[in-house]
Amino acid sequence: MTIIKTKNMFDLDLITKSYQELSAKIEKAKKHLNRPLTLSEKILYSHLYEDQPLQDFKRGVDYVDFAPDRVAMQDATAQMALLQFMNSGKTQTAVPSTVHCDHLIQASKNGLADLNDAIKINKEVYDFLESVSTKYGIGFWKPGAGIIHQVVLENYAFPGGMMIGTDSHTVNAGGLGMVAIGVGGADAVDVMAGMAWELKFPKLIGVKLTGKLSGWTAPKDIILKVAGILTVKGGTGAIIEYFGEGAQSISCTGKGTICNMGAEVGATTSTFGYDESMERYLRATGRAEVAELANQVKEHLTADPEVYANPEEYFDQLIEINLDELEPYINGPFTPDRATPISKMAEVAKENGWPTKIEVGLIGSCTNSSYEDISRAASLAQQAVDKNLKSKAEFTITPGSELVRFTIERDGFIGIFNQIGASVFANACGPCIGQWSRPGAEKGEKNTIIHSFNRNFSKRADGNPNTHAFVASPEIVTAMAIAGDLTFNPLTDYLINEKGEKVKLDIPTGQELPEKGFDVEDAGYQAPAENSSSVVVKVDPESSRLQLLYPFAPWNGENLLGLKLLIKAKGKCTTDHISMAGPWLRFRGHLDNISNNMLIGAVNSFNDATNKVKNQMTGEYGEVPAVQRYYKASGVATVVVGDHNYGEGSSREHAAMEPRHLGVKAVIVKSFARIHETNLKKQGMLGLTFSNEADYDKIQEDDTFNFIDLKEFAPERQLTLEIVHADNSKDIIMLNHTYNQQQIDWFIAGSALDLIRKQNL
Ligand code: MIC
Ligand code: SF4
Repeated sequence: MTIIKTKNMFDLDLITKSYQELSAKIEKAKKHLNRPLTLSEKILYSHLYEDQPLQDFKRGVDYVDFAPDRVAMQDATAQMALLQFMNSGKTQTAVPSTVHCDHLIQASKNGLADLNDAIKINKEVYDFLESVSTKYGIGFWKPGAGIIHQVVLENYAFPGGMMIGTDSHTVNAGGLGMVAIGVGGADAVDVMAGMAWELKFPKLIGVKLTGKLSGWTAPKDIILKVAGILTVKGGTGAIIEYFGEGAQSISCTGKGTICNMGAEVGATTSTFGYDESMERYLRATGRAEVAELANQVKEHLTADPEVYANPEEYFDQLIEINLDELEPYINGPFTPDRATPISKMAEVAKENGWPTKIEVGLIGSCTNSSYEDISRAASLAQQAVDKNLKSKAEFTITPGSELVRFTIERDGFIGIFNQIGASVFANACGPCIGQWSRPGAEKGEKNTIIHSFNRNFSKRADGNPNTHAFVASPEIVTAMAIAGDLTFNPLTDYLINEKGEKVKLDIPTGQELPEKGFDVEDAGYQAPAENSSSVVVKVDPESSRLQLLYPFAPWNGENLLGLKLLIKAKGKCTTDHISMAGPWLRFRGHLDNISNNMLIGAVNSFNDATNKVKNQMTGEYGEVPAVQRYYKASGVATVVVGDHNYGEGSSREHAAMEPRHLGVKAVIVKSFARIHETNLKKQGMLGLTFSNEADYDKIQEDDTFNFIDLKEFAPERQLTLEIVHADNSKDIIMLNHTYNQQQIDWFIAGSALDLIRKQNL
């Protein structure tokens, strides 16, 4: 194996120390709990914050203070996180932290051209992130280095570690045996400021994998199947721990894929016990020392044997999947939990009237761009060339990192993809987050695409609400793109080649890791300067992209009365609906400008339209942000009402800060997604749930709301809401909340950061 040229070795001291202390910490917890521990518990209990007393925490109930080992931020969320951190009064981050420039590069022509365009267009933002990183001692990964989660897996993740990241797919690092959790920027600020990071102690879901993957089935199919079982909210508040002989047979990067998409079932995170696949991956990515250290404490990096022998006694829920019987899945459209086994796809597509012609197949993203993924997809592209098949659909690749891109180019895979007419985009999020200049998307035509990303919410990839996006493994995406047909089943069906012959695709083949080792010329890392406190971070007051933050007003201590309904959102309302990405990503550092996208994707339950709500003061209909700005200018506060799993998807705190900035006071829903609920609390909003779900139906378009006992806001005490309808009739309903005293203090202070600021004055 060749030696990687410019590969940095990070955190060795931190990992050494952490492993030295591990045994004592785990023994102590075990003694206290007096029972064997799952892996998730070992990691959680060994990362308690110094002031947090050890106790047998009640899962799903107790709030616990943790001390994560590191923080990762990507450019689209780092701007807000760092604007807040700059207000915390600290001079350096308390734990090692990194910034990754990956979300702001638009896929248009090809990798290099797009990267150069992005460097010009986003100069102001990149310069800001770079100077803040330098000033506070944060590692900086330049545009083109790769997608945050892939770069973290290659460089920072380590078995038994705990990290947080300002992106919901931070959970990807579970592939290397971590507890890695996606959070909003305000949470990252707490950890970077050396404070405790609070999380409700998660429930535990065990997934026992028996058998072994084979043939066309890939790790992705495991999580596509799990998503079908758990649905987009079934993992809420839980860590999913995978184990069993099947788990050991999956590559480390395959485990990463599975953990990555745990975000799509709402799970706090997912993880796997340390095994040989992880050891191989650590060694291949230049971290043999970490592998050796991990080998010495192996037994602490997985659950106790009693747990996996009798999982039903230790997990709150248990799922069993036999990999010998698992079929490839295709999930979608519009939601990642709509799971259809490939053998049923033709039938289901016809029944639902989904367009069956596939226009584009896209592989890569943070979810599926490992060497293994790309080599298996390339084996199919090679077959297409050998068997005289042309790819019927367009085909694109977004590599996850420069390390992978450089290596797959060296090994000839990019050349093979080029032979089937593929476009290779920059090492970045690209089409996965609407950074895709797809010709014709603006026409809004009904069409189908298939990709190996993780999310497929409406409008996400190309802004077209009629694009039916399906999610599958890279190998299935490649085969389907070659066939250009959603009803094609590569396991059983034949294709007609250019010569009119009937041909069949063979089972894909690939390598878990490159035989010749990974290689890279410039991985794209920039270390923080040694003496950097004198660096001045400049923000142009005229900028349309960056805006310094001001403190939110504290609560005046009075009950909130006379609030108007802004919108009653119906059905799915993800963070993509609340604060769309794509073209709006450019305003992620400018709170006032990005607020112009607030809730523009949410469906108004009174007219089934998006971005059209009634202004109760004028009686006219207008766009959501405009109507809200009208209320704000008139000094009238408002309420947003929503359905189940409100705020699912991303960690973007803009979805909470925008309503806060524009004067929405409360969000009342049937249920919340975890990160969004926390983000609302952190920003000083009221995030509440209907005590009786059916009360959602009582809300009418012209309603006015009175919080009549807010003065008694206290943990575990319901709030009473008086709803005054247009005819002056009233309903009184009860609202639940999950605020503890500290979170109520955030509300009182105006936001969590306002409280820190006050305490530091
Ligand atoms: C996403 O996949 O939706 C994103 C873009 O990576 C987000 C973060 C963001 O909104 O910046 C996420 O998943 O948290
Ligand atoms: Fe980027 Fe997509 Fe991964 Fe989010 S899910 S980090 S947008 S590649």
